[in-house]
Amino acid sequence: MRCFYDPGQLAHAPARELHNGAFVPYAEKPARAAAIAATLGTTELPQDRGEVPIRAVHDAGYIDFLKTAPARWAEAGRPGDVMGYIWPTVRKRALKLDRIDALAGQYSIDASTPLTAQTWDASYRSVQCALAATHAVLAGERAAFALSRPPGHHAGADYLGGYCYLNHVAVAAQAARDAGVKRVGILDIDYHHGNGTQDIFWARGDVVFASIHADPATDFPFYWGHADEIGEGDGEGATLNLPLPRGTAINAFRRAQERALAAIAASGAEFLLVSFGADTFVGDPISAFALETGDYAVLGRDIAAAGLPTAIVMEGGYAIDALGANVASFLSGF
Ligand code: OKP
Ligand code: ZN
Repeated sequence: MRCFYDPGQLAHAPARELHNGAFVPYAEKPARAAAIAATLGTTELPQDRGEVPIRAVHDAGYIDFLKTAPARWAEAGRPGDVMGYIWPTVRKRALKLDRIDALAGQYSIDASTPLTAQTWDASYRSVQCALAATHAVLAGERAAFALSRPPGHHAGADYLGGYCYLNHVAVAAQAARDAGVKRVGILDIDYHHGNGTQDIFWARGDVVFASIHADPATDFPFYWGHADEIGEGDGEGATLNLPLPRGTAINAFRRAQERALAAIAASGAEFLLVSFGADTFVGDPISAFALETGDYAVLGRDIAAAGLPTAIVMEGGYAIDALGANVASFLSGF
């Protein structure tokens, strides 16, 4: 399988995150990508398709914020990485504020996703990997893999969060639509709900989003991913959320994935994007499902059996010692 990876992504390396009341070493480490790349062996650099496909999904003001915030943060005398600490959420007018501290809140959903001087570039390269895998499949490959890192599925059109800045899978889905695919299915099997992807396609019927994840009653991102969220307007019925309890192992996960794949097939999708997270692994340090390395091959086989041209985009997975093996197992299913 063709695998796309750009080592330039490694330069994004926030120092710490706010975790349950304390600052701790950042879980979303560059070593994640290095471990996957080492296991894959051969990877290809993606072609550079520029910013146009990114701008088809993300807000211009937000893109400008991602590029300029680190320098403005430093100019304001702030030490360390950019992190929001006040949010315009409570009965506030849409104020057009210019202060970097205000923008950091406006353009984020959490305080655990620091923005560094290298973040835009790493995220841009991650998008190019997702686009390269998508275009490889559009050109006839059965399946392709994008080793994108940082992850992307928590990022909305105009917000960062959950270690994500640009929504790689959403940019890829839009690119497939723009290349003539009539309906695109996105299957999100990361441990966490893909709130950004859901928000971006919430009111659209041409991109169908199905997600299996830890119940947001107990897990991040809490405010999205509940079973009664089904989309709106043209998108009503084009969002499917299948939350599962902590402790879920392969059998229940596999049944949920069959439901998600059936919904995507019934929608008439002609192209499949998979947001793949290996944080469903039993040994994951920040998650609580119980999948084993060999289980990922079963999931990969079930997805392949759906028969759609498939581009796989990497999301989470924090058990670095097992990460390469888990990804390789999943890809072996194809
Ligand atoms: C990203 B992906 C506060 C930290 C919140 C955010 C998890 C983001 C996961 N305790 N952690 O979906 O793997
Ligand atoms: Zn995750």
